[in-house]
Amino acid sequence: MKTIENLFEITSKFKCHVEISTLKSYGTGHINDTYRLKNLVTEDYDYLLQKINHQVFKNVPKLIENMCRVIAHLKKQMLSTGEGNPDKEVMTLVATKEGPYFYQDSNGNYWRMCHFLKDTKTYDVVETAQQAYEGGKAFGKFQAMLVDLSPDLMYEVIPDFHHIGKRLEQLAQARTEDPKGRVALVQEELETIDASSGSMSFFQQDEQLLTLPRRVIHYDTKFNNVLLNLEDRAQCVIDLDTVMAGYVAYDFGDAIRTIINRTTEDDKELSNITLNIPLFNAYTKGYMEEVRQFINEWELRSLIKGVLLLPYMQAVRFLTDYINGDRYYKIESEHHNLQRTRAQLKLLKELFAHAESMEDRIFKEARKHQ
Ligand code: GN1
Ligand code: MG
Repeated sequence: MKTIENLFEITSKFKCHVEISTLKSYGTGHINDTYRLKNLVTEDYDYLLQKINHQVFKNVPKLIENMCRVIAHLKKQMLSTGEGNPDKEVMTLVATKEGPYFYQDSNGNYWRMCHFLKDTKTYDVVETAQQAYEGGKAFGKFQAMLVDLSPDLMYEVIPDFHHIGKRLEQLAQARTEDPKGRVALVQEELETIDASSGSMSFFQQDEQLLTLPRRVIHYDTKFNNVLLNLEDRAQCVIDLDTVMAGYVAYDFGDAIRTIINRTTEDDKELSNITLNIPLFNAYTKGYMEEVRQFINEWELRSLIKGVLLLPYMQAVRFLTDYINGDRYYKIESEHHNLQRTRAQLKLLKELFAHAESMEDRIFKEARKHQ
C-alpha cells in the first residue's frame, strides 16, 4: 500500500470531511492512482481521491474543464427530463475550498476528488448477458445524452488519441530508437501489426472525415467503467478523463473489446481468449435501444470498423510502450506490456474471423428500431 505523505494537506483543500486513516488503493486503472476514503458526515457515499498522471494528461485544468462540462450537461438533462437521479447516475466531483475541482500540491502533483457511490460494482470480465446488455444501455445512453453538446467545446486532452496513423508513427519511432533492445524480441508481433495496418485506416479516410459526424464521446469504454447496482442494472458511467470529440464507433469498439473477450485484456494464456458472441449480441441490443434516435447510416456502418480498430490500436499502443521501456502504462511484471500486446492481437484474430456475422447482428438490432 502506497502512503501519501501530504495526505492531510491534500484532503484539507477539498470541501469534504474524510477520515484519513481509512486511505485504501482502489481499482485497476493503468494511468492514475486512485484511493478510497471514508466520509465522516454521511453513510450515503464515500470519496475517491485521485492523483492525475500529468505526464499523460499534460493540461489538467483543461481535462477538468471537459469533465465538468460533460457532468453539468448530463445532470441538467436528468433534471429537465425527470429521468434518472443526477446524484447517483452521474459522477459528482468535489470542489476545493478555493473553487476549482482540482488541487496542485507543493510537489506539483494534481489531485481531484469525487463521490464513491456505495452499493455499486464493476467487472473486469463480463459474466452474464444481462450485464452486457446493461453496459450497452449505459454507454448508448451516455452518447445519446451528449448529442446536443457541441464537440467543438471540448479540449483535446490527448491529441490524436485514436488516430491510428499517428499511433503507427509512434510505433515506428520506437522501433527505430529501440532504447531497451526489445525490438528483436517482438518481430512476430510487429509483422502481425504491419500486415493489418492497411485495413485499419478507415477513420482517417477522406470519405469518412466528410461523412461521419464528430460527437462528444467517452474514449475509454472498458466495461469496468460502468458502475452496476447490486441487481446488475447499469447505474453510472465513470472515468471521464478522456471525454473529447470523436466517432461513436470508437466507443462501441472499445466496449466490445472488453465485453466479448472471455478473459482479461492481458491474459497470458492466449487459448483463454475466445469470443463470447451472446455477450456481443446483448451489448449491441442494449446499445441500439439507446442510440437509434440519433445514429445515422454512416455511423452504423462504421461500428464494425471500430470493433476491429480498437484492439488493434491497443496492441500498437502496448507494444510501443513495451519497446520504449514501459513509460506510459503501469505494469505488474517485466513483460506485462508484451503480454497485453499478444492478448490484443489474439483477440483481433478472433474478431476478424467473426466480423461478418457481428456486422449482420449490428444491422439486425438497428433495424428493429426503425
Ligand atoms: C488506460 O487507466 P485506464 O485503465 O482507465 C488508457 C486507455 C486504454 C486502457 C487499456 C488515458 O485506461 O486508453 O484503453 O488503459 N487510458 C489512457 O486498458 O491512455
Ligand atoms: Mg481511463
